[in-house]
Amino acid sequence: MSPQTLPQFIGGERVGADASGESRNPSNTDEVVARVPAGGKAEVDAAVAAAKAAFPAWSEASPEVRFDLLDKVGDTILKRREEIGRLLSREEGKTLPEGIGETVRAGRIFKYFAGEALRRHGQNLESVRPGVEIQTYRQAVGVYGMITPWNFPIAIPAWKTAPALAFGNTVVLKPAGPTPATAAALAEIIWECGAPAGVFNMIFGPGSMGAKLVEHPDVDGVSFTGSQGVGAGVAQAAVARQARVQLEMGGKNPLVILDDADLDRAVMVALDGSFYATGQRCTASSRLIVQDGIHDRFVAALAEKVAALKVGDALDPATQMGPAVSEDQMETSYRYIDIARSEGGRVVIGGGRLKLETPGWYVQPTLIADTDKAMTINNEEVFGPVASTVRVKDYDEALAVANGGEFGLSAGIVTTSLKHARDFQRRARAGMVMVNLPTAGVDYHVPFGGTKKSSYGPREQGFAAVEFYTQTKTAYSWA
Ligand code: UN1
Repeated sequence: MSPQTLPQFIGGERVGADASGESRNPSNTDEVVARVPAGGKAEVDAAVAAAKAAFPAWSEASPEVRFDLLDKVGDTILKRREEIGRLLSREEGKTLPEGIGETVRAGRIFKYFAGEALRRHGQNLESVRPGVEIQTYRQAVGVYGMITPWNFPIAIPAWKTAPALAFGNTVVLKPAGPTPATAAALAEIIWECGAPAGVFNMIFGPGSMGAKLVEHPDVDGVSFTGSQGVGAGVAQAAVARQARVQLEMGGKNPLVILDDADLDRAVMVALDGSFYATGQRCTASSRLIVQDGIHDRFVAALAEKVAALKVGDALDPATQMGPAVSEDQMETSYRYIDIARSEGGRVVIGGGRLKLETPGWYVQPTLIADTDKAMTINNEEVFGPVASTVRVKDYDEALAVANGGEFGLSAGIVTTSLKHARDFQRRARAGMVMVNLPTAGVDYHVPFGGTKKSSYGPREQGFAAVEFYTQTKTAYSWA
C-alpha cells in the first residue's frame, strides 16, 4: 500500500504537504503509512488565528447546528469503522478488533456530545433579594489547543474535540508523531461533515510545536494527554498565562487479587488489563497485588495464559497482541525488564526479545514475580506488555500497597467479598475504581481521570466535560 501524504488542516485549507516526516507500520517497519508535513510556529500561528476568527460565529450558532455536525461526524465514523479501524491498527499496532473497537468508541463519543449540545446546562435561581432573578449560563470559552497521544489515536482526539465543539469552542489539535494518518482521517471527516472553516484545525509537527501551541496567547484552554514529564511542563506554561488546563498522564495501576477471588475471573481481568492493546494504555494494570493464599495458583494460571498469547501482525486475524508502537517503546519495555531482573524480580514468562518473520517492534508479553513495592518496576510506568506481582498477606496490606506511589489513575480489585470491594471503592486513591473488572477499558459517557500525578484540572468525558469546556456566567436582573 503506498503511503498517504498528509496536509496541515488550517482554516478550511489543506496546506503545506512537504512530507518531511513519516509514520511507519509497527507490525512491518518496512512499510511507511503516511508522509507528514513538519510544521512549526507559522502553522501554529495560522491555525490559532483561524480558530480565533471562527469562534464568534460558532459560539453563537444554534445548538442545533452543533448537534447536526457532531451527529453527522459520529455517524460517518461509525459507517467507516472497518476502514478507519484498519488504518489505526496499521499505524498504531493494536489488533484489528481493538482498532475497530476504538473507532466505534470515537463515533459514539461524537454522538454523545451531539446530545450534550442541546441539553440544558444553565440554571434559573431565586435571589435572596426581593424582585431579583438570577440565571447562570454555560458559555463557550474560546480557542482550545489540544495535544493527543498515539495510543488512542482517534478516541482521544474525539473525546477532547467533541465536547469542545459541542459547547461552542473552536479547536487546534496537534496529534502525536507516530499516528498522524489516523488523526487526519478524523480531521477529514469533521471537515467533510461541514465544520465551518477555522472551527477545527489539525497541525502536524515536532513536540516543540505543541509547546508553541500551549504558549500561544490566543489559546484559551489546553487539554493534554501524554506522559507525566511533558504534562508538568504543559501545565506550567498554561498556568503562567492563566489559560485553562487539563492533563491526563500516566498510571501505575494496581490490581488487587484477594484469596476469595474467582481464579478464572482474576486471570481474565489481569490478562486484559495488563496485556491487551500491548499494555500501551495509561489505565493498564501493571502492578498485580496478590494475597498469599491465591498467589502461586494465580501466577501459574496467568503465566499459562500469557505464554499462549499470540503476538503478531496487528492485521492478522489470529493475532491477540500487536507490537509496540515504536522502537523507543519496545526498548523501554526491555529496559524495564532488565532493571526488574537486576533488582531481584523473577521473570516467570517472557522477558526475551521477540523476532518474527516480518520486521516489527514486537515485545514478548512479560510477567515478573517476587517483586517488592519499592522496586523501580512498581513505581515507573513502562507503557508496554509488562506486569509485576507483589505478594501481600491480607487486604489491609493490599490496600496500602495499591495506594503507594506517585500515580492514581485507575485501581482494581478482584474479590467475592462485598465488604472488601466496597471498602476498596471508597479508599483506593485513584480516580477510577474497578471491581472484578480490568483497570483499563472505560465507558465513554462518564467522567475519566485520576488523582495524584495522573491527572490535573477538571475531569474529561461524559457529563463532566462541560466543566472544562465552558465558563459559568452568573446574570442578575431586576425588573
Ligand atoms: C481506556 O482504558 O479505555 O491514554 C482508556 C490512555 C487513557 C485512555 C484509556 N487516556 O491510555
